[in-house]
Amino acid sequence: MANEEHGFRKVLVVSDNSEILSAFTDILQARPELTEARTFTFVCSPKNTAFIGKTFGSRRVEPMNMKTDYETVVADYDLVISAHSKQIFPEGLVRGVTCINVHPGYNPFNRGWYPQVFSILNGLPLGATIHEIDEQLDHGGIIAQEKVELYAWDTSLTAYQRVQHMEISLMERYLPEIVAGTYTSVPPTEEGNLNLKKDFEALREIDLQETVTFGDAINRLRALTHPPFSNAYFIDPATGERVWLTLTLEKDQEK
Ligand code: 0FX
Repeated sequence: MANEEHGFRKVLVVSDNSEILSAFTDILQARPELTEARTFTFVCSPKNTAFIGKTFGSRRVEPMNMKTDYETVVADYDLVISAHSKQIFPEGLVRGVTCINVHPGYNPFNRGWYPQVFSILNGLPLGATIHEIDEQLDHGGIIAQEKVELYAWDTSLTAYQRVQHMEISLMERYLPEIVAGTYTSVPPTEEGNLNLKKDFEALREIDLQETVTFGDAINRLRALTHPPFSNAYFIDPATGERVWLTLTLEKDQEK
């Protein structure tokens, strides 16, 4: 529960994303009033071996299993902020303590996995959202959100970079009222749509026999272009081996 004078006193930040985590610790560093009479603890997924014991700013990250340890979290913290945590929060956690999510998408459109990939494909709005967590993915009351543009020359990577800037900008603007417990939220206007990891996986293999328009083919390939990841491939009919594909796009520099 938020305390009237100081807001939330014990904040747990759960993250598996280094850019977002670094931005979070930078904000705390730049705004000492946020850490006055308030503790912030940083944890990551136990599977995230690259993060365990790593330091962001002066903050050390320890592993925490949100499924098995949720009762401890409910007892020890009064606010949990998921800043790209790969762990799904169990019902007991989201019901037991205020949980807020920083999400790289414009809820309720393309909720779930890699929103920019699906926005390139289906044209639904893209942006960043900070929202209350409920039992469904990227579904709770919206505290802050803003759209970002999607251009014809965007790949998943360039769109994602724009989204990430917006997430950081929203955190800078809204973290003070979130930790003070003075934020407001509005329910999403509709249920929207949800994409899971399996929906992304299903996009990766390009069927050489499939007939599509050039526009759709370009969109599919740019949606899967996100270096250094190898996402799109086709099977070489001669050898049966995978051949990896990325698309290079360049906007005309003359205008
Ligand atoms: O942390 P994050 O940016 O976000 C993902 C989900 O999209 C988000 O809805 C969820 N709340 C969060 C916990 O996890 O994901 P990431 O750092 O694993 O990947 C960043 C981008 O990199 C992703 O949007 C697309 C791209 N990517 C990533 C992987 C692992 C690929 O194109 N291929 C890949 O195999």
